[in-house]
Amino acid sequence: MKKSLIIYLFLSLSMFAFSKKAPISTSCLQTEMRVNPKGLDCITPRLSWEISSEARDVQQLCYHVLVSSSLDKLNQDEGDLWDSGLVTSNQSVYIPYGGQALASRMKCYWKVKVKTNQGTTSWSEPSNWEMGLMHPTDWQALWIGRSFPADKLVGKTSVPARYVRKSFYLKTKKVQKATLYVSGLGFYEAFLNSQKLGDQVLAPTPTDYSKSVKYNTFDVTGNLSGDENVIGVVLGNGRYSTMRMPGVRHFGLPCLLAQLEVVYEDGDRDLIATDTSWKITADGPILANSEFDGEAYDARKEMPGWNTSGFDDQSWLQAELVTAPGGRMEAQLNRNIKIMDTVKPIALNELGNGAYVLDMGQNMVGWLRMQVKGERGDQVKLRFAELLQKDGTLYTANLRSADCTDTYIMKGTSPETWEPTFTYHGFRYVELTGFREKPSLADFEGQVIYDEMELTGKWVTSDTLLNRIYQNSYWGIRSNYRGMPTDCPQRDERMGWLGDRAVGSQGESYMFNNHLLYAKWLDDIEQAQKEGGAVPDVAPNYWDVCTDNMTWPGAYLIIANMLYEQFGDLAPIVKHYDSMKKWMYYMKDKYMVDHIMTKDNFGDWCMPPESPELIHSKDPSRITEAAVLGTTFYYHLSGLMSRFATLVGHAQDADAFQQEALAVKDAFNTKYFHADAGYYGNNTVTANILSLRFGMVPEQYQQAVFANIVEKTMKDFNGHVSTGLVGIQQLMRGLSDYGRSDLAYQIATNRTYPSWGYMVDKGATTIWELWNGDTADPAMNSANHVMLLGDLIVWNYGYLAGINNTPGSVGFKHITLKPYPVKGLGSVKASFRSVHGEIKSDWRKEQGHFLWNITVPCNTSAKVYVPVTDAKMDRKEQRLLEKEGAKFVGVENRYAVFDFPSGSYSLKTRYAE
Ligand code: RAM
Repeated sequence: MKKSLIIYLFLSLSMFAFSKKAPISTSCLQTEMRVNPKGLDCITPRLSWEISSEARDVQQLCYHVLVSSSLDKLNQDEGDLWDSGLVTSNQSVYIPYGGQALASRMKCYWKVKVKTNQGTTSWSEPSNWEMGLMHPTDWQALWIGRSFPADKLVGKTSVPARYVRKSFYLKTKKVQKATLYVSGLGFYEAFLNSQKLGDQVLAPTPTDYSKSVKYNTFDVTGNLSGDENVIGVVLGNGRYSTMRMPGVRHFGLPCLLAQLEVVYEDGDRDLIATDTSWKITADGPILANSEFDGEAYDARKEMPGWNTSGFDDQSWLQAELVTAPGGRMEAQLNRNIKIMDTVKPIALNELGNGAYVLDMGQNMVGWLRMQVKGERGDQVKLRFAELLQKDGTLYTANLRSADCTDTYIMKGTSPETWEPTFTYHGFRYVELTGFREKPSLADFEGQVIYDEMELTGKWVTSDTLLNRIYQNSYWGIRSNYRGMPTDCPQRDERMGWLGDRAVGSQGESYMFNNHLLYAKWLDDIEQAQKEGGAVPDVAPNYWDVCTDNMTWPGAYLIIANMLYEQFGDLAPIVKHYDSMKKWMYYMKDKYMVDHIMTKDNFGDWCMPPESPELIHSKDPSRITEAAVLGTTFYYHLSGLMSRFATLVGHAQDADAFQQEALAVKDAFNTKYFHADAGYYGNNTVTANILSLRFGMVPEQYQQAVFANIVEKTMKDFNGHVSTGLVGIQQLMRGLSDYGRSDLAYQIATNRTYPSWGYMVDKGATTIWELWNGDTADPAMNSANHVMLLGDLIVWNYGYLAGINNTPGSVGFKHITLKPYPVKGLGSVKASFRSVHGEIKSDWRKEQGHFLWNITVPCNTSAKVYVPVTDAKMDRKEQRLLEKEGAKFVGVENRYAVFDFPSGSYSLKTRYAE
């Protein structure tokens, strides 16, 4: 049979029917597309747009941006703030605003028009952004709060929620605009005339409040009344009043800063700002609230109408001025947490003694909304846990000291509906007690919460186990977004451990638009940096864990690089360059001995242990020496620093880091490389894979080192994962890069210990902290950690589906589509919404053919690696492709390589495994 390679043209008729859809959004320093923020406080917002068209080969040649002070002006094409003119450029993301200086509170309207090689678009739909309070002097509000006798400040914190209110009257003239700027620490929920503002929960985003405090901005023009108005705010403890364990940072009692600015149509203004005229009580229904221990709510203490007009607040106290948290007030750019999903329970089991256990069917993070019947004063208790014991009761040992319990006391208007406000739990099971009658499944709904971010990736294959692992990863990743990436959502920890998310953040970035969250986290890391340059292992530093480590803090640089590669955003590198450099020199000066970085702290964490009950392996042959981890990382990070230095224009630094890297490589090879046997250190897979992937292995030895990786994995680990947390971040890609995708696939689909499939078979619906999570000590055994994913998700998208930046390109401006069609896997269907638009790679093997649908977004192009059976490209097939606009580049291994312009294509090649 003749080999055929056919490209089907998608939607070819609309070749010149150029449809534009720009701009989607505006943005600012740490910004993304599709953003329309309120309250930007940076002086140079950046503008991005996405070009979409059904035509192929659409490339932007020029752009023209207009920014106006009013919509009317914009509609009349008057860019009174900025008229960029026609700019010759193919850049469509992060165009810095270049107009008149922007002042606090300004609202800016903008649109864009682009000239492409296929014609010029009309003006896009208008978009807008609003400047926030850019200067400290913009704030007239004062921090208020006060202490109450009910506050228990020792041992496990118990501080009741504060209810704060302010009644006010406006002038009797028409309001043009009213804006509320608010920050309530640890958490706030704000109301204006009883209407809740926004759909965020657990806001604002957590920070080191002594360094920065985030505020949120609401347009409340429509919420005002012509008569008495009332602002009501409930304050929870969050991470501000968290002195629940020794060593956990406590900032102070809940406090509030709020400023309502009213502009009348005649230009007159009014300001209602927090001060001692505001009233406060702690005698409301939320008796206690803690992220770790849960919430206690007494519905009998509800205060109907407290957040609206006509309420008698005489028994409330005057608010007091409190010490400000100390941090800089900053507009919050990363998204708040929201209820993003709901889960219906699947079973309710009776335990006897009036106790029931509800099974959500999924280990999830959030809380339970319930409907409950009973009588006034009935106390209903909900205890949350991830796992059950053999007898069907909750397994809580792995929660350590976290109580994870919500209590609801009924007011007597049965049935009553309730959900907590200032807590969340990581759970699959809920023990219910205090119910008068057996509740029904329909009375409960799980509320899934995490940072509001766009789901950008979809990935599904013909392999049900791989799909299940992907689903577990998806649940695990979103379970651990809490305004910071947390290690776990259930026990008394929930901290932003740096090492857990280094390469993981890249995998996550295919699934979620986590750009702003990670940009914010880099700020947290910088704020946690010590005077002398040390970067801690946890940020924000609610726990002060600073061990002068190399691997965990390395995430600072790795994630800055990730944001540049995946989102094309250079700003974090520019912003953090000095701090990153300072850290590198700090480590070098303190711990570098003869170009060997002698210091690392946690080792190759969570290496699969030799026996089921161990948390950490004690077998010396599994342990990678600290200096091997430290030095390979130092080398890798020096390379990144050299790249960053070039990018930010510090040529001398670039050179110095480069020189340093070379010296480190030489010293490392001299000290740790066993040339005769082709391995590093004590021949752990981690030592070898880090050296190989980071480019430290002399070329002539690369195959030998790789052979040792394979041999060790096969012999000592029987084709299973053979590294801990540090090594696994390189493992899957390393195996594929050297031609053993089959082994990577085997590791990915194993069902026996240690493997992700083992977790699945043991009933996991998320990813465990330990490979032996079912048998290990509960002292450190979360059932919802994502660090063991390593580079699996990067491999899923970047290798199996084959969606990557072409080396040298960032933000997927130039894409490489190169799938790895491993034997035994029938199909992969993936899509990823990059900053330039949606990229698709959807392949399947069918009757001796490789069928592949691809999409390359407008204003990008792709190098496409078409799998072919042998190392030859049929001339006829080549011509067919060229007819579609592809340019033949050559044949590489088992791929025919083509340059493709933007567009959607269907490819079909003869293919044999
Ligand atoms: C534990 C957690 C966390 C890890 C640290 C070192 O507390 O497992 O994920 O990064 O240890």
